Amino acid sequence: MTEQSVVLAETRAGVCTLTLNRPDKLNAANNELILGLTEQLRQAGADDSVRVVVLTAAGRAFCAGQDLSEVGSGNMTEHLQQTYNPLIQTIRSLGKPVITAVNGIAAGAGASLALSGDIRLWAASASLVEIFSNIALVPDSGSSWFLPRLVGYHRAFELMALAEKVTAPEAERLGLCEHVYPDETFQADVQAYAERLAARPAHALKLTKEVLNAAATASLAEALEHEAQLQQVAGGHWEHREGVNAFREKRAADFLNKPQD
Ligand code: T3D
Repeated sequence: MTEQSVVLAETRAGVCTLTLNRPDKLNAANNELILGLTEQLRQAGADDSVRVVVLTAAGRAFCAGQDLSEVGSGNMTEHLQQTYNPLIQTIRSLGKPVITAVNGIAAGAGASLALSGDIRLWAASASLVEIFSNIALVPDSGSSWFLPRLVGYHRAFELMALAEKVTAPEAERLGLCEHVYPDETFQADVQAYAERLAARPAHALKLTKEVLNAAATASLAEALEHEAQLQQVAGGHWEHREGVNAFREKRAADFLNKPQD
């Protein structure tokens, strides 16, 4: 682990945990953090020993959004195009599951980041605020895409217009997270969940992510065709043979070790 970095990286049992590390600033995202996180995600994506990526943060917050001490007279379009947009695209296109492990408040672009994971796990004390309107900005970093798809246009608009804080029980009810764990055991619960995911067939999950991402903006006809194409790819992979053999032999499938041919 690199101790001085604003993004810590540690890999254990196939799980690469990336930790935002500006706890005194509630992990507010400056350029160093956004670009560093994007680079760490790309490295994890290219590392065959990594099967699952966990994105979490140090201290009492997940991410308080854009570091407001760095907001100046610059061009916000260019800033978003060069920083947050590639970050969110990297998460969505990474060929392995990304878990956002939301340990505390997620505000502004931090809320978008929290929503961007394939799996969203929350600590009981975590919360989410679409806080942009408090400083008279519009939702960015994907919030305008993620949130209405989860809660519908009207609830999304209300949460954005009033910048209401969503607590963990409410987030679970609204479908903003898959599971809520006690604060005291959160890290261990996240690691256990991630290891369970890491034991699943990595190639099939990569294709599953691809087909789901594409289906989000596809017609039914396009989705059916894409499924048919990717099923042929999945069916030709050793993981499929292993899954079928394990079923026939009445044993658990081993997707971690490719059988010798
Ligand atoms: O150009 C572009 O790309 C624009 C992009 C914009 C994307 C966005 O994310 S816009 C939204 C930006 N974020 C915010 O507006 C949130 C600002 N923070 C807050 O409203 C509050 O801090 C929280 C509601 C998140 C938490 O409140 P609380 O009371 O628990 O903590 P606090 O006391 O306000 O904050 C603790 C420290 O963190 C404090 O520093 P200090 O005084 O102890 O030295 C505070 O200034 C710092 N901090 C919190 N958020 C930010 C921040 N510092 C810089 N930027 C922040 N976003």
